[in-house]
Amino acid sequence: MSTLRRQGRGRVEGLPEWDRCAVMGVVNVTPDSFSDGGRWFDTTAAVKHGLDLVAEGADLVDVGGESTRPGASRVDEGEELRRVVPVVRGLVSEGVTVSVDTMRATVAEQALAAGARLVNDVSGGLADPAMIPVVAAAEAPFVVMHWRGFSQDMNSRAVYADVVKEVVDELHARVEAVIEGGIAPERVIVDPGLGFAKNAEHDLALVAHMQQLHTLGHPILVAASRKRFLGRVLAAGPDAAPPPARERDAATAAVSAIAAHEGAWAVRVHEVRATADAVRVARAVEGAQ
Ligand code: PMM
Repeated sequence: MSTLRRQGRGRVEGLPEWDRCAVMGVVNVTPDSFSDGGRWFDTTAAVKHGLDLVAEGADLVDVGGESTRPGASRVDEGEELRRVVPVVRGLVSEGVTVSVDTMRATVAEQALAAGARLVNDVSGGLADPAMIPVVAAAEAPFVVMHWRGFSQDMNSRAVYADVVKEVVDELHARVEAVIEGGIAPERVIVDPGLGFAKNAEHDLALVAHMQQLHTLGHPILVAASRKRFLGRVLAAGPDAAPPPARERDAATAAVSAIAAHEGAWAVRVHEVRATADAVRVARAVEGAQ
């Protein structure tokens, strides 16, 4: 494995260390997420689903209460707290390593108080100015995702001359800002933000050039699960309808194998079983080299 790839795998201060790419299972406690909206919109069902994901091989579980699908409008803070915090508490009480997927500092703060170990902010700290101080004070690890604006109009921001260079440069600026804001460098994880202000070609280019993300020097999280670019890849032709989100899990596992082989620290997926196999295959191949 190249030095750059190994750096990307890296250890994240404050989280367990895995000897392979970690699998982050997704629990969306929302009525409207694009691939699983409404299915776990109840605390008991959501906790059970998280436990099922762990039984299937998830190393950690990402709990979110706000849909970020393109065009989605924002949920209010009280509602997001009601959705997320009890699920975090329930999973933590069962010994699960939990990450909270939120753009709000209050939600991050309460989720951390309930035992969450990692804050996954798709805005990389841009949506809420209180986020970075909260995460810094809690000494929690933080995911900095590449983001250009809220979901309502993000598709209009999918304009790049060189997507890989611009994503790396913009992520670099965000990483500097969060470190400047007090989050320790060894707690920062980067994520290219597949599907966020990006079209299918952009997403594929970012997967193809993951080595460039390693130049940032931080562990990399890749979240391709069921996304639109996979729908485009799987559609029978350029004008054919893509298969529905839940029929994109084999394609997701294929990206998981590629990401793991390229040295990603973790992959974030809805369907864990196939990806758990994919990362183990990647690990075995690595060990055979
Ligand atoms: N994508 C979604 C939600 N959270 N978090 C990170 N770090 N990276 C992502 O690409 C990401 C995310 C949207 O997917 P979902 O609504 O299907 O969970």
